[in-house]
Amino acid sequence: MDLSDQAGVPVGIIMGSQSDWPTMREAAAILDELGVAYEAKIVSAHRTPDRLWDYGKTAAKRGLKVIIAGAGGAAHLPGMMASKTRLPVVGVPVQTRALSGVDSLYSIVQMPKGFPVATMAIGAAGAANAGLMAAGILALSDPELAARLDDWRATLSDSIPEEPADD
Ligand code: RP5
Repeated sequence: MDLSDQAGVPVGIIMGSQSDWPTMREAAAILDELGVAYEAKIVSAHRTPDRLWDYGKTAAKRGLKVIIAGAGGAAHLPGMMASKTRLPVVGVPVQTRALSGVDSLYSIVQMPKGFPVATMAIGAAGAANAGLMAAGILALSDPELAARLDDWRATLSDSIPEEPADD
């Protein structure tokens, strides 16, 4: 993966496999809604370790501000990425068939002191929340994005009915 000419976007969405994309595109969809630019890459801790190394080594220099990393099973990608860059890493445990994503969650959440990963819920909700978490971090220094995020949250609140309806 030649990253040398790829500069400028604030969010990197990385995932261990093509099979993670249906989950991880929930993060991308939120960032699209909020007008936040991102790149999406397949970077596997196990299958493409050199790619992981290059991505982590160049991430801050390329201007990335937050990395969203999703993986399933023996999900080492978010933790390994956190070991390679000081950028905040938001981890998404992808739901697996064998163990329903509890394996992914445990692989991501239990980091040793010194190398944090902000771990989201398992699956699509976690991926969407990762997009919101990344936007919240960027909004700290971007008032226009902060306003868009406030609007997004208000719209969600307004969509919740006060009383339940029969089907
Ligand atoms: C992990 O292994 C990936 O993050 C994915 O969730 C899981 C299975 O990958 P595939 O066998 O579907 O490529 O590395």
